[in-house]
Amino acid sequence: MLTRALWLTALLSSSVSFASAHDVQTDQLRIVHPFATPTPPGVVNGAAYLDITARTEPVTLVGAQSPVSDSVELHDMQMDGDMMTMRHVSAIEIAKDETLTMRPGGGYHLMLMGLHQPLVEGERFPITLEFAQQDDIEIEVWVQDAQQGSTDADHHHQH
Ligand SMILES: [Cu+2]
Repeated sequence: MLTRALWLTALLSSSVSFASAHDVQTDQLRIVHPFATPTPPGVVNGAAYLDITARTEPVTLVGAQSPVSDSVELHDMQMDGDMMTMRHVSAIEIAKDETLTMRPGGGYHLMLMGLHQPLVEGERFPITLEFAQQDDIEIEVWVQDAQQGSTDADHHHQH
């Protein structure tokens, strides 16, 4: 319990400086509502989702990292026959004027490999996104259940 409380304090204080970066817009791209789904205790990997719009030129996401896990991988989840399989991809390309929409249940996502603690609903944590042509961007990820996170992300596009 003590370890967990200390970790939470560290997480909360570190997330304060990222509080304004939940939605990010630069000349080249727009990132909307990054969220991650809660993980049950003992589950080693988590998943995070975000929407990226390439505004003025193509955008290529080439990597990510976060203090909450050993590493962050770009993954693509697809049906292979009647089995869901996850594939590690080295880059995700978004064409100009296109929006990549990540949602739980399939397709691209950020895989948090080797979580240091379970992801608990209501918490927030940073992820740094690495792009081929643009500077790194730090975003604040909200831990939400799949339904709520998806609904909130969808809402951003109606503005
Ligand atoms: Cu995955």
